[in-house]
Amino acid sequence: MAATRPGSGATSELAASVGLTDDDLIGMYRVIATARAVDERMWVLNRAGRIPFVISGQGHEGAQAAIAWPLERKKDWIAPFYRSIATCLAFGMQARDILTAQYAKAIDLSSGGRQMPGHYGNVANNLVSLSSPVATQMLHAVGIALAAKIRKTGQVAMTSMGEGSSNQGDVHEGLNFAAIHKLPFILCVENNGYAISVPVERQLATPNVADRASGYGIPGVIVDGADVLGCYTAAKEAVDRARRGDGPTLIEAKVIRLTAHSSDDQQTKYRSAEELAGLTANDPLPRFRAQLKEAGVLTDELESQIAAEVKKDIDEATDFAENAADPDPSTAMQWVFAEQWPGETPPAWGFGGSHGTEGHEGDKSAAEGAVD
Ligand SMILES: Cc1ncc(C[n+]2csc(CCOP(=O)(O)OP(=O)(O)O)c2C)c(N)n1
Ligand SMILES: [Mg+2]
Repeated sequence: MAATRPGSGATSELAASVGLTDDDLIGMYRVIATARAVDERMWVLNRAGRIPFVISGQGHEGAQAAIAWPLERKKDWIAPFYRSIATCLAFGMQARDILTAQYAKAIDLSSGGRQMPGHYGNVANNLVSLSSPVATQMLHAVGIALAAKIRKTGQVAMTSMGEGSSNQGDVHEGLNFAAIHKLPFILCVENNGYAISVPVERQLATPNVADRASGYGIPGVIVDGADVLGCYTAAKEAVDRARRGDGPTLIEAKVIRLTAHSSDDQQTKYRSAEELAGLTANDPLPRFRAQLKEAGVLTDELESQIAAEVKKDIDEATDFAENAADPDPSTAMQWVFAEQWPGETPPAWGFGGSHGTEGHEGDKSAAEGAVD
């Protein structure tokens, strides 16, 4: 079967079956492949002592790219979580942005090197900076959805988290509120079967997180996280429903966690060799690749071309991040507290940086006095 060329605007039967073009399918594939490659690079850099900590999205990428796809970049909002590499790439971040954050460089978009690695955020791409306490992003995203409804902007807000995090009280409060007020909101639970070492049976008394949706009077949809187009279809329906004003949807994507919880975890302590070996059958990357080849959307030649481009991108991003400047230590306290508010007294340690105490000479003695 002849493959369609990128940029041709062609629509294969497979793409048409979900209302997309071949460029969309290749675009999704590229995001998934890039997310996997940058993730694998992070582990190498961690084990080589170059970056301190990795929390991985491997196994989640298919669901993440597909579920972010129907949301509109720079219009809608996503409050991601620490495994959301593919979500963030699908929403406009680049491999370079992921790696500069891992290296905690001054240019890091997420926080200028201040947050833990994996704490994605990028205001230019409507990605909300995340907090370490799990599920706090729920209230941020519901709040954004409320603002969108009040302002009648037509925006949709989505947040994602793991199944363990979905047991936090914030999730109940957020879903209940969003359902009552029919907010344009989507909760995506990426259920990988573990909360660190705790298996799902010890986290939930029901088989599915999505079963809870009926308690809020909203749709609860379960999707196979390795079925990229199934995830896309569920997300498209949820986005359409939200934009129509019909309220929120809970999507539960059954995904796999291909790595340990983080670079500080040893998963062989609680997962058997058989379990780990069996995971590859549900790996979204080879499954989507095979599906695209079968449909004639991807040829061997195009696959090699994309692989070479992704490798070049990751190599350049690594070199860029290695060579980028560290944050100036004198700026460590910048953006922690509100700065340069008229009449504000700086904390005892100053505001930090060039636009800290210098701009507030008059306040300096007051700050010193505060130490006493
Ligand atoms: C409120 C809170 N409790 C505990 C933790 C420690 N912690 C970090 S990740 C994690 C597991 C979360 O599991 P899950 O939501 O299933 O996400 P996964 O890591 O499996 O993707 C825990 C307990 C935390 N960060 N915040
Ligand atoms: Mg989990």
